[in-house]
Amino acid sequence: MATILLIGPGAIGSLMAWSLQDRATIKVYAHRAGVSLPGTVESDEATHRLLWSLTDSLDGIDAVVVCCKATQIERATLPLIPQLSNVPWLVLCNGLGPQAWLSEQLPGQVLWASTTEGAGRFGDRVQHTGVGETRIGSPAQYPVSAKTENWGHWLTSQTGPLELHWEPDITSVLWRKLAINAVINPITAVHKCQNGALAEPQWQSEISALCEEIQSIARACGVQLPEALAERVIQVAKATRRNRSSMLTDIEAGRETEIDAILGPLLCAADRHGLSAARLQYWYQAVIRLHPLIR
Ligand code: KPL
Repeated sequence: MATILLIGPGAIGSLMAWSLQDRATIKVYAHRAGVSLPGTVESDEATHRLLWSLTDSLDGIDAVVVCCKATQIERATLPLIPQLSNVPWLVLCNGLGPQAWLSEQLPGQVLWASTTEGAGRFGDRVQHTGVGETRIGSPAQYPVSAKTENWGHWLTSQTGPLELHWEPDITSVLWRKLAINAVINPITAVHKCQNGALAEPQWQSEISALCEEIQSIARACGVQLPEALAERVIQVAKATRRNRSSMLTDIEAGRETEIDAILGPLLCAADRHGLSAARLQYWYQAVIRLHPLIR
């Protein structure tokens, strides 16, 4: 059986381990002090035991799955890269910046993924709160080797508790998620509200203004986003109405937010293409101001 090194045993990392543990040995790299492993995933009213262990050895690793927060990717992976530069990697996180960074460190080795699964970690257990799907693919701007692509097909070709699909255009999938996170996350974090609050009419014009900026940045980058992006954002806000967004949760827990991974690539692209991004800039600054000390 192959041995997969997993980095980031949080809620989504636990779902990935659960999905892969019947066909691979899962070892978890302790990328920071105090990493602990949940023992179970609760899903469909059943409790599933997680079969994984912590390791500090990189011997015998066949592939790496990175599920930590976008803010931790560089710190968590940099020390491992020299020893694991010949095996396939998969990165599953919010934003766009950390994926591009990892692909640059490991040319031809890194697949990207995006998930709509919902999960929360409560101490020793993980609750699977929403069934979604996980899409995995080779990013067009950082093509992967045949070995890495074959591993991606292997991951997506077998049945397990999660739906894992091969995605021919993973960059567009990540852009669509980025666009939604770029609107919902900063507003909910700054206004300390649940996602559903964004469906109120008072947010309509701000959401439209942000979506227009994001649309023109995406177009300049050659990416096609859904025409009715603002409607899509409101649909997601309604569908996840009782959620506190990941950015709000980070702020409330005193953690660093993923603002740089989410708004950073949009602001850099706007700058590169000479586009106005006044509303994105406003929300970027507003989130930064919530955490002046940890930056
Ligand atoms: O992905 C999310 C997040 O909180 O990061 C959304 C879609 C906004 C759901 O909460």
